[in-house]
Amino acid sequence: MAQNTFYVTTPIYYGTAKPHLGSLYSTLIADVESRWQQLNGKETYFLTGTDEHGQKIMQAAEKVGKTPQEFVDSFIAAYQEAWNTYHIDYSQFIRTTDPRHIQRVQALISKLLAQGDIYKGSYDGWYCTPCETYVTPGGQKENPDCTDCGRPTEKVSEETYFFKLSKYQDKLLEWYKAHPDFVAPKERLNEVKSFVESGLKDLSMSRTTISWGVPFPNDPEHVVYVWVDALCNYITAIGYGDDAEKKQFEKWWPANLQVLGKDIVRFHAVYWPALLMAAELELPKQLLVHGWIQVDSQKMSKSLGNVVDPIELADAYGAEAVRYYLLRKIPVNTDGNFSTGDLEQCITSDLANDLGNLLHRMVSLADRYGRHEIAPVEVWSSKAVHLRDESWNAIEEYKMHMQAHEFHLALARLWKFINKVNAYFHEQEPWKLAKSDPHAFLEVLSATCHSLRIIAALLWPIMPTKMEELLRSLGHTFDIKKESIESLELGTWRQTFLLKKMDTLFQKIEEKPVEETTKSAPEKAPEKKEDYIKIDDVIKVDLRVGTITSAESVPESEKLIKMQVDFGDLGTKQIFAGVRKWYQPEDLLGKQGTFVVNLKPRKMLGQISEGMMLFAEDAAGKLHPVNPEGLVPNGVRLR
Ligand code: ME8
Repeated sequence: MAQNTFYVTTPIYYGTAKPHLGSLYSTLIADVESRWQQLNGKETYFLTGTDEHGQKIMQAAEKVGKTPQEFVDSFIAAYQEAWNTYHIDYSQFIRTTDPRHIQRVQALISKLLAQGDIYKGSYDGWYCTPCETYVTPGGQKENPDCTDCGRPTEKVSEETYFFKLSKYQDKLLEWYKAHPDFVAPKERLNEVKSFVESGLKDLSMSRTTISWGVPFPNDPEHVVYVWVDALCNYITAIGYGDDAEKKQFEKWWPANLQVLGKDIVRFHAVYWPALLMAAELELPKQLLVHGWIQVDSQKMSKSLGNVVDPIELADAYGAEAVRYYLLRKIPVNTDGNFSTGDLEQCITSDLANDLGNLLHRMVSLADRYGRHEIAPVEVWSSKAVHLRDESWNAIEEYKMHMQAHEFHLALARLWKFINKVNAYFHEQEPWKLAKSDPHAFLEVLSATCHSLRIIAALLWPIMPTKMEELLRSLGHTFDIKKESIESLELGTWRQTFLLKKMDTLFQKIEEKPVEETTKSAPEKAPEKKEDYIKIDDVIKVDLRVGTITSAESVPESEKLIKMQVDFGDLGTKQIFAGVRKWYQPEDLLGKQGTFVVNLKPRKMLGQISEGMMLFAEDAAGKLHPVNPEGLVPNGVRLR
């Protein structure tokens, strides 16, 4: 296989339900890996799809009075819609009910039958339908619970074909030894090794008591065990078993990376390589195993009503913000926790404040002084050279973490650089330089543009459309065929930028209308709407009258006015209000107003706001301060 290709797969999802946060997570990781490799100049093939056979699907279909085919067909659109919403750029969506897949699975089984790797016998034991797995009883219990999910199993006694898995025990152990990176993270490989060392039994690979599956070659009373059928998708999708697609198969196999959750490691790291060894095919280069996501520290489950619907989440917060959050906050190698509070905080602080605001401040400032074309600087000052060196360090370290699938560390490293760019911009005070030193002013704009260009390219695998938007705002059309990490590494900051003002890149959550944020808590069961609040709820809000003793506009923002407000005995508080559209600072100076003073202080453009001024909106949308009719002492509490 050529060095310059990269084949990545996701698990294929059971066609029994709509996609949820867990399926999104596996798919997102594969998408980011594929895009990252494209940025490294590789041609990629990205496979995802659905697992549509087996007892579980047959039973679920029966329950709702549908045929299994009708039943699985009803979910496909939901998967495809979810992946489109999240900008998942897959090359193929395979369905195991596709006749081409069925024929190719049969071709593989026929080969194994012919060479004696499969034999007929009978299976007498226990089966877990939710996991679609055979369970070996442990302990004293007559009817064992599933060793994977803990649910009850059912007795199965049937004639079956066995795959000679035991024959591959030593070969597997040798393989693990020779390829310590076969499974990432490494701890997962140790679990696999001990499982294999404890002794492998031959694998029952056909069922006669169910009919919904791939018919066994020459013995249609049997259907292929659903896990064997499903695992084969990784090779059938790219043409295994079809002479007409031999070249395509040779181009892509072996896969470079197979992404999966920790619950299905045994199938991928033991059964799958053994089947491939028997088929005389190469093994995938690496399996990337991710942890389990909980919601508000609880297992996601229908009965708890906390299953997160990816589409609702994208509607509420934006798909690319969710992509960023999942990769930034949940390390791939451990279990992680999802909470809307964390997500909101992450969007406001990382995306809106640190990144979006940097772009917005720079472009608005340039626009205010009529600067749209930003040419590179001939000789950079030492501060800009320092920032450029920092950008190169950031690229190197980001790259290292991405290659090791440490997305959370890659992003944390990049944010360190983003903060450096913010600090540089702030310290240079370009709003002053614009008048006093136009050359230095242009240097700050250019250095910031070059930094943002690097940041956007590095973040493209994580937030592709948002970063394309950011780059458009710098006058750069992103074309992955022309981009590369290499050119960023060698970049000498010689670009000209053509700035365009655009809509806010990421909206802060607190700026959203109240109904929107309430709607955007999809993991919670809808709360019953109460018409009344209690007196205690009113008392909780500390409303005070204060006089605005100082007011100034905030240069980095078009909306905000910064005020010092005198609350008498309570002292003076600094409060920001986003009302520049209607008022100049001097309009507010000396006025009294009503303020919430026990609101948690929050950072706005790096400064603390210690309260909130109340306004009422008129029919034309203008905001008016809410004032007592007569003059009252400062600090008076509203009752
Ligand atoms: O297992 N957190 O399909 P599946 C993280 N059809 N990942 C989660 C998760 C969670 N809460 N819930 C599920 C199957 N996943 C088989 C695969 S492949 C040949 C056949 C992940 O729909 C899970 O870990 O039950 C797995 O990687 C994937 O979703 C598919 O789960």
